[in-house]
Amino acid sequence: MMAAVAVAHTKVEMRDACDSASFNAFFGQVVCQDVGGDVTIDEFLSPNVLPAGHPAWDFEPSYFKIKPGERVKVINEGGEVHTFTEVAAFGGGFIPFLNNPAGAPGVPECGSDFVSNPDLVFVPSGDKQELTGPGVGIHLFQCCIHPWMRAVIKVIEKDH
Ligand SMILES: [Cu+2]
Repeated sequence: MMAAVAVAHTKVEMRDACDSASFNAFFGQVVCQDVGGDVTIDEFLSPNVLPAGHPAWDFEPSYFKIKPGERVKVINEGGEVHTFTEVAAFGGGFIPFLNNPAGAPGVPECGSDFVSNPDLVFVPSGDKQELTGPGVGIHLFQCCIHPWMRAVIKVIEKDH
Protein backbone atom coordinates (compact mmCIF):
# COMPACT_ATOMS: atom_id res chain seq x y z
CA MET A 1 0.00 0.00 0.00
CA MET A 2 1.36 3.39 -0.93
CA ALA A 3 0.68 6.27 1.36
CA ALA A 4 2.08 9.68 2.01
CA VAL A 5 4.23 9.24 5.04
CA ALA A 6 5.08 12.15 7.23
CA VAL A 7 8.56 11.95 8.61
CA ALA A 8 8.14 10.92 12.17
CA HIS A 9 9.99 12.80 14.80
CA THR A 10 10.70 12.18 18.39
CA LYS A 11 10.80 14.97 20.92
CA VAL A 12 13.37 15.08 23.66
CA GLU A 13 13.05 17.59 26.46
CA MET A 14 16.05 19.15 28.15
CA ARG A 15 14.90 19.79 31.68
CA ASP A 16 16.17 21.51 34.77
CA ALA A 17 14.60 23.18 37.77
CA CYS A 18 16.95 26.09 38.43
CA ASP A 19 15.60 28.78 40.72
CA SER A 20 16.41 31.93 38.79
CA ALA A 21 16.79 34.29 41.75
CA SER A 22 19.39 32.26 43.62
CA PHE A 23 21.24 30.96 40.54
CA ASN A 24 21.62 34.39 38.96
CA ALA A 25 22.69 35.95 42.26
CA PHE A 26 25.30 33.22 42.79
CA PHE A 27 26.83 33.53 39.33
CA GLY A 28 26.44 37.31 39.11
CA GLN A 29 24.83 37.03 35.71
CA VAL A 30 21.70 35.61 34.16
CA VAL A 31 22.34 31.89 33.84
CA CYS A 32 18.78 30.82 34.65
CA GLN A 33 15.66 32.10 32.96
CA ASP A 34 12.62 32.02 35.22
CA VAL A 35 10.53 29.17 33.91
CA GLY A 36 9.26 28.19 37.33
CA GLY A 37 12.20 26.17 38.62
CA ASP A 38 12.36 25.82 42.40
CA VAL A 39 15.74 24.20 43.06
CA THR A 40 17.90 26.84 44.72
CA ILE A 41 21.62 27.06 44.09
CA ASP A 42 22.23 25.74 47.61
CA GLU A 43 20.10 22.68 46.91
CA PHE A 44 21.85 22.19 43.57
CA LEU A 45 25.35 22.46 45.07
CA SER A 46 24.57 20.45 48.19
CA PRO A 47 27.31 17.89 48.86
CA ASN A 48 24.53 15.35 49.28
CA VAL A 49 23.30 16.03 45.74
CA LEU A 50 26.00 17.42 43.47
CA PRO A 51 28.23 14.37 43.36
CA ALA A 52 25.48 12.56 41.47
CA GLY A 53 24.02 15.59 39.77
CA HIS A 54 20.56 16.93 40.62
CA PRO A 55 18.05 14.56 39.02
CA ALA A 56 15.80 17.42 37.90
CA TRP A 57 18.49 18.15 35.30
CA ASP A 58 17.82 15.45 32.75
CA PHE A 59 16.83 14.50 29.25
CA GLU A 60 13.35 13.06 28.84
CA PRO A 61 13.10 10.48 27.45
CA SER A 62 16.62 9.35 28.15
CA TYR A 63 16.41 6.17 26.07
CA PHE A 64 14.43 5.50 22.95
CA LYS A 65 14.57 3.84 19.57
CA ILE A 66 14.07 5.42 16.16
CA LYS A 67 14.29 4.34 12.57
CA PRO A 68 16.93 5.59 10.16
CA GLY A 69 16.00 9.02 8.83
CA GLU A 70 13.68 9.77 11.71
CA ARG A 71 14.20 13.22 13.12
CA VAL A 72 14.81 14.10 16.74
CA LYS A 73 13.81 17.48 18.10
CA VAL A 74 15.55 18.49 21.29
CA ILE A 75 13.67 21.23 23.12
CA ASN A 76 15.02 23.12 26.10
CA GLU A 77 12.18 23.34 28.61
CA GLY A 78 14.54 24.35 31.40
CA GLY A 79 15.87 27.69 32.50
CA GLU A 80 19.56 27.12 31.77
CA VAL A 81 21.52 26.55 28.59
CA HIS A 82 22.24 22.91 27.76
CA THR A 83 23.88 20.87 25.04
CA PHE A 84 22.82 17.59 23.49
CA THR A 85 26.21 16.46 22.33
CA GLU A 86 27.01 13.10 20.80
CA VAL A 87 29.95 11.43 22.50
CA ALA A 88 31.84 8.20 21.96
CA ALA A 89 31.71 7.47 25.68
CA PHE A 90 29.98 9.22 28.57
CA GLY A 91 32.25 11.33 30.72
CA GLY A 92 32.68 14.76 32.19
CA GLY A 93 31.71 18.07 30.67
CA PHE A 94 33.86 21.17 30.44
CA ILE A 95 33.03 22.60 33.86
CA PRO A 96 35.26 20.66 36.26
CA PHE A 97 33.30 21.25 39.47
CA LEU A 98 30.23 19.72 37.83
CA ASN A 99 32.09 16.60 36.75
CA ASN A 100 31.88 14.57 39.92
CA PRO A 101 29.07 12.43 38.54
CA ALA A 102 31.27 11.30 35.71
CA GLY A 103 34.33 11.12 37.88
CA ALA A 104 36.46 11.78 34.86
CA PRO A 105 37.92 14.65 32.88
CA GLY A 106 35.80 16.21 30.22
CA VAL A 107 35.19 14.17 27.12
CA PRO A 108 36.92 15.45 23.99
CA GLU A 109 33.66 16.20 22.19
CA CYS A 110 32.83 18.85 24.78
CA GLY A 111 36.01 20.87 24.43
CA SER A 112 37.35 22.73 27.43
CA ASP A 113 35.00 25.69 27.79
CA PHE A 114 32.12 27.53 26.16
CA VAL A 115 34.14 28.57 23.12
CA SER A 116 36.90 26.01 22.50
CA ASN A 117 34.77 23.77 20.31
CA PRO A 118 33.04 25.84 17.63
CA ASP A 119 30.92 22.83 16.66
CA LEU A 120 29.33 22.60 20.08
CA VAL A 121 25.65 23.49 19.90
CA PHE A 122 24.30 25.41 22.89
CA VAL A 123 20.54 25.39 23.28
CA PRO A 124 19.29 28.31 25.36
CA SER A 125 16.16 28.16 27.48
CA GLY A 126 13.12 27.90 25.21
CA ASP A 127 15.15 27.08 22.11
CA LYS A 128 15.53 23.81 20.25
CA GLN A 129 17.95 21.75 18.22
CA GLU A 130 17.10 19.25 15.52
CA LEU A 131 19.21 16.18 14.97
CA THR A 132 19.57 15.15 11.39
CA GLY A 133 19.10 11.44 11.08
CA PRO A 134 21.68 9.59 13.12
CA GLY A 135 22.69 6.37 11.38
CA VAL A 136 21.90 2.82 12.41
CA GLY A 137 23.54 2.05 15.70
CA ILE A 138 23.67 3.21 19.27
CA HIS A 139 24.26 6.90 19.87
CA LEU A 140 25.23 8.47 23.19
CA PHE A 141 24.41 12.07 24.03
CA GLN A 142 25.22 14.17 27.07
CA CYS A 143 25.13 17.75 28.20
CA CYS A 144 28.61 19.27 28.17
CA ILE A 145 27.72 21.50 31.12
CA HIS A 146 25.79 19.03 33.29
CA PRO A 147 27.30 15.67 32.29
CA TRP A 148 24.80 13.58 34.23
CA MET A 149 22.20 14.66 31.67
CA ARG A 150 22.48 11.68 29.33
CA ALA A 151 20.54 9.95 26.61
CA VAL A 152 20.95 6.89 24.45
CA ILE A 153 19.26 6.66 21.07
CA LYS A 154 19.18 3.33 19.31
CA VAL A 155 18.63 3.60 15.57
CA ILE A 156 17.28 0.36 14.16
CA GLU A 157 15.81 -0.66 10.83
CA LYS A 158 12.91 -2.73 12.03
CA ASP A 159 9.64 -1.49 13.46
CA HIS A 160 9.62 -0.56 17.09
CU1 LIG B 1 22.91 20.96 30.88
